Amino acid sequence: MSETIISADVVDKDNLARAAELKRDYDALGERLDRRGIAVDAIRGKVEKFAVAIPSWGVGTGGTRFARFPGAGEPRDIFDKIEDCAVIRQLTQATPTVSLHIPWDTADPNRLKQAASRFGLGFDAMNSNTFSDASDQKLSYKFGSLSHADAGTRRQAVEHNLECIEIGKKLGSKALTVWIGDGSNFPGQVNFAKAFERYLDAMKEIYAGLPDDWKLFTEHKMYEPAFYSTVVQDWGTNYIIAKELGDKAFCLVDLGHHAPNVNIEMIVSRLIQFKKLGGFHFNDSKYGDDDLDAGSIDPYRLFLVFNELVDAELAGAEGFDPAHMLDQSHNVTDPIESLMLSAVEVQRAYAQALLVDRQALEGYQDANDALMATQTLKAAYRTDVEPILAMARLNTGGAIDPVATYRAAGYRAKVAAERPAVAGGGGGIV
Ligand SMILES: [Mn+2]
Repeated sequence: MSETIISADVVDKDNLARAAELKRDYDALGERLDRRGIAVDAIRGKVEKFAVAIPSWGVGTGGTRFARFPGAGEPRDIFDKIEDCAVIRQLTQATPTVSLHIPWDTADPNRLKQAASRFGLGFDAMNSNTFSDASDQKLSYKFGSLSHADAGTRRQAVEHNLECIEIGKKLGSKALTVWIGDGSNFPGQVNFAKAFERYLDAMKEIYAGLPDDWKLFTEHKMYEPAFYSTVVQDWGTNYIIAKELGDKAFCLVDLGHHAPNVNIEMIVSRLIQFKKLGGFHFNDSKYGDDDLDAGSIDPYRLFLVFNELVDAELAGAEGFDPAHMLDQSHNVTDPIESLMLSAVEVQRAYAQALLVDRQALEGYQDANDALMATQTLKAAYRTDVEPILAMARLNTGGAIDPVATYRAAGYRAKVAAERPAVAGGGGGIV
C-alpha cells in the first residue's frame, strides 16, 4: 500500500460533501447516454484506466524570456518534485508516472526509485538535455548539440543521451525523448543538409544504445530557441528521422510546437496511419509555444486530437500505444493546480471522443453529408462528461474536486514553510 501526502480525512470530507450531487448528475448523464446507446459505466471504466505522465519540471514555476517569478514552496530538488507529483496523482488518480529530465533530476537511481515507489509512482520517458549547458560541461551547446559542426561536441551530446538511457534502465523507464534546440538564427548560418546529416548520424549512435524493449521519441519544434531554422522543425522531418532510425523510433507531438492554425489532428492521423506516432506533450497555446494548461485556449482542438486517437484505439490499429505526457510551464498559477486540471482536461477530451457515434459519422462521410458529419463530432464534444470524470476519481480513491481538496489541505502553505526559496529551481520549457 503506497503512502499518500494529503490526509485521507481531508479528501473524504470534501468528497462526502459532494458525493450525493455527483451521484444524481452521474445517473442523469447515464440516462441521457443510454438513449444514445452508450453505457456510462463503460466510458467511466476507460477513463479510470487512462493515464498521463507528469513532467518533473512542470511542478516548478516556469518563466519567460523576460523574467521568472518564483512561487512559494517550490520544489528544491527531484525528491520535492516527486512529492508534488504524488499529490497530483493522489487527487486526480490520472498521473501514475513522472518523466525525468537529466541532468536537472540527477540523483542516485536507488534513492529515486525508493522515493517514487513510496507513493506508488513509476517513471515515464527519460528526457535528455543538450539545449543548455550544465555547470560541469566541457563543450558548450551554444551553437548546437547533436548537429554541431564540431565532432567533439556531437560526441558529448551522444554520450549524454546514452547516459540518460543507462539511468532510465535502472529506474524502469522504457523510453528516451530527445528534443534539441539546434538550429540557426540567420539565413546562411547553417547548411541545412549537412546539419541534418550530422544529426541523423548522432541519433543513429543513440538508437544503437537503446534496449530492445525501449522506444525512442523525437520531438519536433518549429522555432525557439533558434528563430530562423531548427534542425527538427516539423512532423515531416520527424517522420523522416523515425523512418531512418528504425522500428523503435517514433514521433512525439508537442501540441505547442507547430505554426498557428496547423491541423495537428491531421498530423496525428498521418502518424498513426504510418505507425510512427510515439506520443504527446499536451499543453495549449494562443500564439506559439505558450505552454499554457491543456485545453485552456482551444479545448475543441484537444478533442479533435483525441477523436483521432480513439478512432485508432477502437479500430485496433496495429502497434498503437501512444505515450501521454503533460508539458507545460506555469508562470501565474500554482503548478500543482494547473497540472491537476490539465490531467483532467486530457481525460475529458478522451471521454468526449469516446462518445462519438462512429458508425453514424462514417455514414455521413460516405454520403458527403458535411453538416451532419461535423454535428456528430459536436454532439459528442458538447456532452458535459464532468460527472464521469469525477466519478472515476471517486471510485479510484481521488478527489471529486481536486483543486478544492488541494486547497482545503493547505499543502502549498505547508511546503512553503518547509522549503526555503532557492534560486533557479529548474523550471523550463521543453
Ligand atoms: Mn515538449
